[in-house]
Amino acid sequence: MIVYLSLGSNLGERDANLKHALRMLDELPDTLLQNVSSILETEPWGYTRQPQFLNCAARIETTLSCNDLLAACQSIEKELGRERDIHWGPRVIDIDIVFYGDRVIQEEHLKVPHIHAHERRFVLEPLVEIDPDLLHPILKMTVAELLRRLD
Ligand code: PH2
Ligand code: MG
Ligand code: MG
Repeated sequence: MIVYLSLGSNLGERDANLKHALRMLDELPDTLLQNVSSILETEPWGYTRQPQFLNCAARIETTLSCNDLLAACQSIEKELGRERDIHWGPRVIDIDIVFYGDRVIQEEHLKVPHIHAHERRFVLEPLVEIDPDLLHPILKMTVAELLRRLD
């Protein structure tokens, strides 16, 4: 499956945290890191009284199920020192599944596409850099169109 991830960090060595997480993703079983966007510095979204983030996006190919991938992302987050945190608050590393192929998943703990992807510039901009024609399977718009709509 082709999967798009959004990564963010606004605590500690932000750049090193992102790169470490990317390396660990590449080392997951039956998972290949195919492409990574530039790393952008972004204003905090949602809860604004926190440090600026570094964000990037990645395209991976994996045979892991979406649930197994979520568990793997969470264990990487834990390994890199992420603690239980406040909603939308500062974090050492955050790895979110944005798209899992064109699957639509609506489980209690796992919603794919990511429910805020289409309203977040820090998610869309790096995705557009990798794959501008990538289609949002619910909104039926490309990430480039969704980004333009935010302007
Ligand atoms: N992540 C959040 C909340 N706000 N803002 C930016 N700029 N980047 C993020 O990665 C981010 C955020 C919750 O996951
Ligand atoms: Mg997040
Ligand atoms: Mg997250």
